[in-house]
Amino acid sequence: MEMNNNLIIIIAIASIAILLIAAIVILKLTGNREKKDTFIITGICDSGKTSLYLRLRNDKVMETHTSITENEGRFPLAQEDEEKVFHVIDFPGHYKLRYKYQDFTPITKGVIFVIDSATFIKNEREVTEYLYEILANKYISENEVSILIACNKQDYLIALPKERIKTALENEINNLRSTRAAGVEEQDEDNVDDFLGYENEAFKFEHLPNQISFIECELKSGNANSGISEIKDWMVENF
Ligand SMILES: Nc1nc2c(ncn2[C@@H]2O[C@H](COP(=O)(O)OP(=O)(O)OP(=O)(O)O)[C@@H](O)[C@H]2O)c(=O)[nH]1
Ligand SMILES: [Mg+2]
Repeated sequence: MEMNNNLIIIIAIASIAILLIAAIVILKLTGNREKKDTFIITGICDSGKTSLYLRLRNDKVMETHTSITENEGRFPLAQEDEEKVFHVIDFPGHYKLRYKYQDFTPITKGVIFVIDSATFIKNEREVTEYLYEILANKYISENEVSILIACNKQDYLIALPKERIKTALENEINNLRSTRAAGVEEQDEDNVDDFLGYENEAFKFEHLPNQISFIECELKSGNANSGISEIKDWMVENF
């Protein structure tokens, strides 16, 4: 009789354990299957993010003001396939407001990082620190999210070409990662800033698992080669 009771208890415990494991596996699987369909527009203040959002949404060249909250919408890209509805979010660039993008990285499909090419030299450090933070984000790196670096304001004579911006960013990331690597242990597990690229090798964007593209644009100009169509093509490719 006692034997039987023991057996029943063992079977009950085993069943509960199996159910628990099954529940965890199902939760994990459905969590990973969360639909990733969001395109986020990031970059420091005044780079042209809201201008880009408005161009994507209705192809309008409008005067914009410093954003204090995000612009978010689901829409087909202006003058593109109506069937393809994009979820796009433009975040404020102010350093105290920009952190909100982190809530969306688990469902991010693509990142458009906008740079003011005319003031890049002056803002190089801030731009690189923000880009570094995005590249090192757990979800952006694990999901190998594609990144488009839009070198905006090319209408200014002093605007740097995309090749120069790319090289400058690589050099600055190289400097930053050595200082960051030293402080990694202090950070909380979920937000660990991974070392970017290969150790013992100068940083190159090609060393990352993400596909990283650079384009030049002038989002305030309505002319045909403003770069907006390349940005839309990239979004459609990554849809
Ligand atoms: N000359 C020139 N001006 C531009 C271009 N793109 C945007 N601007 C202007 O730059 C300013 C900032 O543009 P926004 O789109 O508001 O910049 P933002 O990145 O959204 O800025 P925050 O919301 O403050 O982070 C505005 O006055 C735009 O009209 C461009 O390609 N050329
Ligand atoms: Mg804005």
